[in-house]
Amino acid sequence: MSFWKKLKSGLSKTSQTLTQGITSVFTHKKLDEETLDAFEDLLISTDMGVKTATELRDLLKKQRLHQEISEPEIKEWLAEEITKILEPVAASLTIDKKPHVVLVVGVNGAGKTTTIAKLSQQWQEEGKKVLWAAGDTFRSAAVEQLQVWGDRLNIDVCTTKSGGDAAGLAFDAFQKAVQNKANILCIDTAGRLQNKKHLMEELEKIVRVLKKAEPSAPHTVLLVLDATTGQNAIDQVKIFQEIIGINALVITKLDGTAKGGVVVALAKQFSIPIIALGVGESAEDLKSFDASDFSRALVSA
Ligand SMILES: Nc1nc2c(ncn2[C@@H]2O[C@H](COP(=O)(O)OP(=O)(O)O)[C@@H](O)[C@H]2O)c(=O)[nH]1
Ligand SMILES: [Mg+2]
Repeated sequence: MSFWKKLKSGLSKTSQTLTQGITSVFTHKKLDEETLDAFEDLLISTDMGVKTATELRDLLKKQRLHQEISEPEIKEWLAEEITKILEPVAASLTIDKKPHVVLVVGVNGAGKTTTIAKLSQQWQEEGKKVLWAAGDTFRSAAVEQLQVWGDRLNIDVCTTKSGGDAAGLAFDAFQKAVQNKANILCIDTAGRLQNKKHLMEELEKIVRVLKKAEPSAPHTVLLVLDATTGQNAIDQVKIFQEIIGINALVITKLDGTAKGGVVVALAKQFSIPIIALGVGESAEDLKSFDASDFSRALVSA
């Protein structure tokens, strides 16, 4: 399936909600307040956030009140406005250090481990050498899961004993990455958000210890978010920002939700680069984030 088709089918739950909504909202011949209100509600229902929805409503009102507006026109307009919101955060990850350390954080089940595998496969295809550290040491299944992917992709996985010290592991993995001349070291972490203090201590310790090996590390702190959690993803960004500071986002499971508008809400609220989107479970289902492609797929414009 082509890149575009996969993105479109991945976002289909959200785009169906949006396009069916547009059909049922824009029934009056000319744009009036009632239609604008319903339009705002529709945008909110896809988790674009109240701020985005209100701003788009006000903008449409200013530009088109009492005028005729067709369905293709409104879709085109919406796609363009969403593109403008997304453009500042649509970015790819720049790998400029060797080894470049990517610390991957996020709550359990968000898609950290699969995202590491998917990103690493792409890096390998670009000829980069990758090493992993299985820093989610509390769940033995998590370590095994990484090892299964590692065997499949022929990537070495640094591990420690169950419940072992993730910071020590990260330190050792960094040394190994230097020795093996790896381009990228990806560190998986535990995501036990229910114990915020523990999580904070653990992540802080990983960063502190990594800095002993290389003061500029970690170069990327990547937060993985599950789109199906909708507005909850916004809270997760705030929490992880506070705990550790984030400079990249990946949003997964866009294929399983009508809440894909959360990508727009995240772009609007935080200026954190979104480096990729997950639209399925297999390795080719991680897509680079292009503002215009995403908006057009979302709105079916
Ligand atoms: N449908 C879908 N499933 C995903 C996506 N990303 C991850 N998953 C699934 O979500 C589940 C949790 O992912 P995992 O990487 O183990 O999460 P972690 O706990 O954060 O490491 C797994 O079953 C993955 O296959 C995605 O983009 N789409
Ligand atoms: Mg995991």
